[in-house]
Amino acid sequence: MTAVNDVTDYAREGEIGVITLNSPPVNALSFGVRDGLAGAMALAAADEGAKAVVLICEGRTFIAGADITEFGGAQKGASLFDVQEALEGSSKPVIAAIHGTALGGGLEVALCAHYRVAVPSAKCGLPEVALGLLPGAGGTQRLPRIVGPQKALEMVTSGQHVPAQQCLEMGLVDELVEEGKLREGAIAFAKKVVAEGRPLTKVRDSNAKVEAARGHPEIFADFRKANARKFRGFLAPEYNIRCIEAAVNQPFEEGIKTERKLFGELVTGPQSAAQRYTFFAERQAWKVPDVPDDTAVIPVNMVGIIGAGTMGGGIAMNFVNVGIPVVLIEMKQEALDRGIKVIRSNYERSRGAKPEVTEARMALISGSLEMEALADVDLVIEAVFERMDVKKEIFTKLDAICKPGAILATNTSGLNIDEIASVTKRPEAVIGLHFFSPANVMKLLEVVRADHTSKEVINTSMKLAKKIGKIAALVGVCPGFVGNRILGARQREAQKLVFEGAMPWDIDRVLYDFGFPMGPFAMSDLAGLDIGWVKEKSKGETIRDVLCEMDRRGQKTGAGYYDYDENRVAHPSPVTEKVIKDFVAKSGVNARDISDQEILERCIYPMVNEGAKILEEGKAIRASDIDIVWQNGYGWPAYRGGPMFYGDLVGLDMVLAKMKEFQATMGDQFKPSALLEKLVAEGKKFSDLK
Ligand code: 3H9
Repeated sequence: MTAVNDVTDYAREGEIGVITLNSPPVNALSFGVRDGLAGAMALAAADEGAKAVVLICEGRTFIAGADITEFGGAQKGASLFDVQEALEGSSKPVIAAIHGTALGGGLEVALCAHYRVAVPSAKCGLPEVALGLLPGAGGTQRLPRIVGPQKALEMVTSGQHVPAQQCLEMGLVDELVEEGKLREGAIAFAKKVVAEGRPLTKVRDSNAKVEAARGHPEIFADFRKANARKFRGFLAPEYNIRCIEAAVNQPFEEGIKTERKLFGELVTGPQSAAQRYTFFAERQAWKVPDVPDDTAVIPVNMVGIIGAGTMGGGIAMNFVNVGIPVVLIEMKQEALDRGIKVIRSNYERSRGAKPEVTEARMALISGSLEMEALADVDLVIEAVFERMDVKKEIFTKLDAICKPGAILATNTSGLNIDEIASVTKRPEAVIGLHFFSPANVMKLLEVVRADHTSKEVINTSMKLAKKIGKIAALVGVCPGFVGNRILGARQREAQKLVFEGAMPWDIDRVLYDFGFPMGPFAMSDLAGLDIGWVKEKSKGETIRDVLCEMDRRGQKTGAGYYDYDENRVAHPSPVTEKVIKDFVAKSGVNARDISDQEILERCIYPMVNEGAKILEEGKAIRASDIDIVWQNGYGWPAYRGGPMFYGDLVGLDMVLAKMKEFQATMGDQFKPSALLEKLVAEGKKFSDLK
């Protein structure tokens, strides 16, 4: 065996040369890997005894893509294109042996081999779109030549990881070999190629599928139309589509040029910067500096949930989905039955629902009207309405009933968890698990650390969050925690803007165009304006009061801030406009024209400032955790990174200057955070904070 460099070996087994990459964690195509591959291919070419070459990886996976950390830096070592040419142009057949995931640049390397074999558990994909990119190493030109333009469009715009069996059926992989025996299987395949004198197949030369699509622009027009909603605001899906179009309409070499040009535009643009940042931010969020990964984990084999309403039921589904039984507690049989029925119907209505799976999941759910049924559970999540006295009563009971070591969690969206914990004799067991509605769908989980929460309880909660498929961020106790606290800053401004002359639909439009799925007023209409509104107590003191009193309580009544037609399409409402104008006139404010720019700055910069306060107070570990919360729980567009990333992008000096300007004219609710002031004074960004 010859060590080519510290991540690459070349060895020979009989007549087969074997190149092995070993660059943990995911064999990404760093300059070391590229250099190693180039060197190993040169050795293989010079090795007269080698009749074919197998490329295989050590560790958990085949090459999982380009090294994302290298983007934006200076190019070092062999270029990926040189490596690909060495593989594709080799006079000896090259066989890529795939396990784990062949993703992005990894699959693009494999597509330059003459054959590909994989174990059944392997997956292949071109997920660059999730990083705001397109496959920039020939993937958009080679993939459609194997799988056809339609399938290629789906793969590059979704980034899906396709299982090996499907890859085999699509021709992306030539043979599946026995699980756990990739090396032997790949060598045996290589020997067969040599023995049978199989050709040096180059994907770039198979033109039949792309040529068949030439003259059919409707393939692309239909695809764009069908996905317009999903792709809104994102550049990368459109750029990926253009590359597949180029594969169909241009010769290979020209197509490659188009791909490189468009890749270059994306990789240097702000959207990809935001999405690459998000990739690492999501992985960072799991790490809690003072809770090392090897901190003890409390086994959670049974969960109790108090409250079988929408929230409790949704939370329950998360656990039964991964095989953990749940006991639901309600006060009345009727409410319990209703809650369980809703869970069943959620399962039955879900896409591809199989009756046997629904039954298996429902069998894991039991219900009780007695809190005593929680005596043996490992984790309790309280999901009742937001009243401190009720929560305290529940936690007092839990303290008496639950076994020692059980985790006592509250799903409160903003109440003081220290106060809740104070009624127990085990505050170390108390934590916040703030799910977002609908809890079986929304990705985000705010894990809220109270003053006395133990490290074991935190570690268990984070691990459990991962197990149930959530993206978690650890936050501290403060009103609204991270997500709702920042939302509060935006809502305040949205409401105030209406009093100054902006209409709800102006504000919604600006935020929708920014990339949010909907603005605050459309959201209010969807949720119902009457949440927390009490008819008997309503005195027409706010615009919402007046609208509710007019029975304009949102979409469900056919009118709210907006009017709705029979298809539930929203239209600006002259009635709402009059209500607002009357209100403003009464308050003596001189309504004025407010520009879209001002709406945006008034809504977004206070969010950045609030995030800075949260960091200053230590209620979030890092700025990127705040961004993770906002992307996954509040619809912040992925291509804008998050409020903190956005603040860095527009410049903290600009945010500070605007906050000061607003403070001077509108008061201290715009007072800049001390951290913001400090960062600007030091010429730093949130991303510089360690
Ligand atoms: C590309 O290929 C462009 C090309 O077209 C070429 C253009 C010229 N680079 O996710 P995990 C790190 S773009 C650098 O927790 P898992 C990751 O940060 C790329 N680092 O593991 C983490 O580090 P840490 C296209 C990477 O088992 C550690 O590895 N490819 C890269 O849950 C473990 O990661 C992709 O987009 C990378 N490419 O999942 C694939 N990948 O331990 C991106 C991972 O310090 N990767 N790291 O936190 C993935 O989807 C998942 O990592 C994978 C493993 C499925 C492979």
